This record gives sequence, structure tokens and C-alpha cells, in this order.
Amino acid sequence: GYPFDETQLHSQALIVDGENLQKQIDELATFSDTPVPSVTRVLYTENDVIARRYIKMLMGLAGLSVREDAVGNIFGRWEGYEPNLAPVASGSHIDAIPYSGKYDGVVGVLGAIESINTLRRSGFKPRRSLDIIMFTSEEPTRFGISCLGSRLMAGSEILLKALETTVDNQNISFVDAARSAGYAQEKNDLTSVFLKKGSYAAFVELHIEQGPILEDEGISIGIVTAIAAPASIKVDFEGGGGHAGAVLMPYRNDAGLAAAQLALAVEKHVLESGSIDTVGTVGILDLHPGAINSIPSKSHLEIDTRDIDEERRNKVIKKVHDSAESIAKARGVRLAEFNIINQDPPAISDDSIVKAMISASEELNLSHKLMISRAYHDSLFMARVSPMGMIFIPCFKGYSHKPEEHASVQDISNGVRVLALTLAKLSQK
Ligand code: HGY
Ligand code: MN
Ligand code: MN
Ligand code: MN
Repeated sequence: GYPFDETQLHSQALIVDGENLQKQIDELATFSDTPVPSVTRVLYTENDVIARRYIKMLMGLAGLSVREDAVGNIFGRWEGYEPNLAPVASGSHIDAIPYSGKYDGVVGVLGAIESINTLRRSGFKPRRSLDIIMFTSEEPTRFGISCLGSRLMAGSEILLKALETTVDNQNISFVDAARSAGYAQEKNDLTSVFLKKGSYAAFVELHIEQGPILEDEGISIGIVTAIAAPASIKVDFEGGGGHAGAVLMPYRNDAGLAAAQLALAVEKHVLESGSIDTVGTVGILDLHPGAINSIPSKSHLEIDTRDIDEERRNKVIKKVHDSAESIAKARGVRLAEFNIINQDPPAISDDSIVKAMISASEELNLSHKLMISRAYHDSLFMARVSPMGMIFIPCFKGYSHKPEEHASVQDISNGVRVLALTLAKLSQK
């Protein structure tokens, strides 16, 4: 009967078109700067724009009304029969770091759209409207800023300011790049992206685990209770450089070796934190001029360090900073920049959403377990403006951010069904 309530939504009613979903994942993966099986899709580039069109088309086919904000966060809405209540949302990202895989983020966008199709097929009618969100640029690839779209939606004044001067490595400004993709048309007023408080009653993200636990333990669904606290730091050293043959060792101040020593210091400070939950790496290390017979006169490193415990992570950052200064002094190089790009707190999932995800998994007879997310996600920022929850599905050997990344149609379909039933429950509240 109408209005349909979720108790009538028995699990057999939730039919996922897994075959079609797999086709969409494969098609989306072709909009890439690198050859299959890798995917590279960077903010506001041609392949990103094509992929966005593809997502908007699928949202339209799912009967969603589509809108985009000034930086290209895309919203597809299924209006509920009480449209003045705060909607329930789900979503993720489709941008992909260089040479990565075709499931990170994508499962949470295509899967969320398919969860709408699944609910429609079951005859469900949402009480609260349902919004599917494709967030702009979750990955830091182009401008070094992670979760750019969701961070802005969460009202980051620091990011708003930073975007006035941020340029990519071709010196293209953020606003010019956004304009080239058809966004940021009005003058530089990006505050329109900020979500008002209470914009959403709940936000749930479906994502591959990007870790080996669910697959190792043969569990179908991960119920995320918290998201680890990420931080990223950019460091530049400057030395005298010179001829690799003619300058004798006592007269060198090698910026490259300073960088190498700091990279090892990152590992040392992380390992001495006393917890397995503290992680860190140097994913970018550039030497200038980058000639074999020229002593590096400049080095640029980018450090990524995270922990579920914010204080413990901040202690690592402090020690890394101290090491950068003592290495510079000892080697006679200049620490030209030590710039903390982001130093975010962890996010805790909302209890009522965790309960909804658990009961959805139980009603669907899917094995599930509580776990933390060591990767960050747009949910980390949505948690600042809405109750948040995340659903994980297993991925092959926990691989991610590389072409071997893979999730089975069965696991993806399980995730979509848990998401659909969770959204139905939350929409009826
Ligand atoms: O790096 C991360 O945690 C995310 O997958 N971009
Ligand atoms: Mn990622
Ligand atoms: Mn992701
Ligand atoms: Mn992520």
C-alpha cells in the first residue's frame, strides 16, 4: 500500500541489476588518461568532464533531478512524499589517481544510483527525499587538496581562502580549471558550495574496503565506525647544487640527501608511535634539476601520515617538523617550506546509522563486522554537517590505488542492497 513503509520492504524485493552495474563500471573506466586496466581521471580534465556527463545521464535514467554546485559537486534527487523534511544522502567520488583502479569511489556513485533503481523496482516510495551525490575531486592529485568538494560543502573557510591562490603544476589556477570544465561561472563566490546546517538527516557512503580484512575473514559487509585522521605536508629543501664530479664532499649541501633522510625520519617517527594504527609515507619526492651528474639543488617531498588517534598523529607531525629543521641545519641546506596542507580530525559514525546498516545486513542475511576506515573518504567531511555512516565491501587482496583493484559483482550487489535498505530505513525516520 501507499505510503510504502520499509517493513514491507522484504529482502527479496531488492533486486540489483549486477550485470548492468558491471557494464557501467567498465564503461566509466574507459574515460581515462591511461590505458586499461589502469584508470587515471583528474579533476576538470577532458576525461573527468566526459565521466561527469556519463554520471548525470545515469542519474537522469534513474529518474533523479540533477543539479550541480559551483565546483561541480553533482546532486541527483528522488523527491520524497514529505519533501520539506531534511533528505537522506549517499554518494562518493569518481576521480582516480594516476594508474589506479576502476572501483575506488566509483562503487559508491554507480552503486548508489543503482540503489535508487533497486528501490524503485521494489515499489518503495521515500518519505524523506534521497540525494545521490558525486563529489568533486576526492583525490588530491591536481591541486594537492583531498576531498576538495566535500571539504568545501562542509564549510571550510581555510579551503575557500586557499582556492583563491591554488594553482596546479602547470600553474593553472583552480578557478580557471573549474571554468574550463564549465563551473565557477559566477564571480569567485564559492561560499554557495557550503551546505547549510541540517541540510541532510543522514549521509551514507558505499566504498570498497581498500584493505584485506573482509576478504581474509570471508565477511560480506563492513560497518564503518570511524574514519582515521589524515594529514599531508609539503616540504622543500634548497642547497648549493653543483657538479657531481667536481664538488668535493665536504663542500656539498645536497638537497636530495636531506629529502632522503627526512623520508626515513617519517618512517622512524611513525614506527616509534607505539601503535600499529599510525601510518606514514612520502608519496612524492622530486629532485631538481634531476640530472644524474648534478647535485640536487632543490628537493620537494609530500608526506602523508594518518592515525585513528588524532593526538598521536599530531605528535608525529611535530617530530617530522623538528627532524626537517635539524637535517637542514646539519647538512647546511635551507628548509624553504614546511607546509601542512591538511591536518584533519577523525570522524565517528552516527549510532543510529550504524544500527540501520547492521539491521539491513541482518535482514539481508549478510555477514558483517564493525571496523574503522584507514583510508579517508568524502564521509570524513560530510560527518561535519550530517550524521554519517559507511558501508564497506571486500576487494581483491585489499588492493587499491593500483590497476589490480577489483571487487566482484556479487560483493558490489551485496553492498548496493545493504545501501538501498539502509537508505529506505533512514528515509522513513
Ligand atoms: O587516500 C585516501 O585515503 C583516499 O583513498 N583518497
Ligand atoms: Mn582513493
Ligand atoms: Mn575513494
Ligand atoms: Mn577515499
